[in-house]
Amino acid sequence: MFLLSLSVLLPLLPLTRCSFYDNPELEIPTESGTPLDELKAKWDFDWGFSGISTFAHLHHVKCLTTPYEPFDIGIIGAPFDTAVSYRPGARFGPRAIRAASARQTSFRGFNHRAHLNPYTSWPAILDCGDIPITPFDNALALHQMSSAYLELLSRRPLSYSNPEGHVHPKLITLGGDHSIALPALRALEKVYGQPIAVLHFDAHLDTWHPGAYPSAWAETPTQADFTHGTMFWVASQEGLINNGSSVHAGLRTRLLGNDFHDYEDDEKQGFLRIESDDIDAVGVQGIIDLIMERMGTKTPVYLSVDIDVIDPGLAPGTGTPEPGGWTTRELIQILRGVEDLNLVGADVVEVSPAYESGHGESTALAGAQVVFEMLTSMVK
Ligand SMILES: [Mn+2]
Repeated sequence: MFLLSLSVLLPLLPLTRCSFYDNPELEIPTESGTPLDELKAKWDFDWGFSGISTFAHLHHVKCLTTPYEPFDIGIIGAPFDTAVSYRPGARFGPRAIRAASARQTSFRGFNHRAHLNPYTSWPAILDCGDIPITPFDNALALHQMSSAYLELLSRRPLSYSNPEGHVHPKLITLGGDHSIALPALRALEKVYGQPIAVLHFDAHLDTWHPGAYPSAWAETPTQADFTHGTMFWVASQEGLINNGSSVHAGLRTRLLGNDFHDYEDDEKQGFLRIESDDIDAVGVQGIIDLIMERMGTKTPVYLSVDIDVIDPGLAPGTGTPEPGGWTTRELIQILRGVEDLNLVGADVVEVSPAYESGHGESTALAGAQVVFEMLTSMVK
């Protein structure tokens, strides 16, 4: 009886709803199985501030364990910082750079300086996650990183040979302290079968002899030779670096002792040195010209950006800050200016968020922008 009266009364209830505050989701679909494209059209989107933190909201797979998911360019974290000489903390660099990349999205990723959107162009770009690196044993850490790079670089990229010459996937590493460049160079030299030219943005040389730190123990063979200030020296010893085509840019470090010994040692390793101060004499274009004259457009180049190349006033969150650096804008312009280099790999290192001033993420934002410019150049 009650049911009957309800069914009689229902049609009499007011059915028109026009309030702004109505809840359309109350109209639950009668059956499940909404077509996938409809779901994607509705929900496959993230605001800068929503979503799980991957670089630029890219699709994330742990590439090291998913060989069946080929890619063209991989962003990979190397959260390692037990080879630093001053402030530790760059193990948190990858997560800081990913968080700071949140306003980079495929729908608003057009790089106006380069006239293209790397996120909607030809390559499959993945956030490959992090290499799990031990913080307890640097010899093991180096072995783990070298193995990880070799594993990923040995794979066939998704767009193999299209464009021509694209026969290896490309990695952009989020450091980590600068020592992570050594395992990257080891893998690149092996995969490309030749020494790799290094374009090295940094306040420091990083070609230092391991004995540079005064120590009574320096003569003892030790894994302590591997640091964030010696990795290019080790790489040179191993024959990984193209001696004669490499460049330091943005230098302003103090040197050891009382003379230019560090520079002489650096010269033997075949680097051209561009000082931070040089930009006032030759300008941004002058710096670009020096790099391009030295490296050309054919030589395989590893681009390594130590974020401390930027002045610590603009990028304080780093391991070994040095006053008198370039501005973020100058660095971006220089990176755009050298976009014709033949990049085979890249890194952004020494972002150490604990030393950011306040919560503005300025260093990590610079790091994320540098990755954006690297991606753009690789796509172009
Ligand atoms: Mn460095």
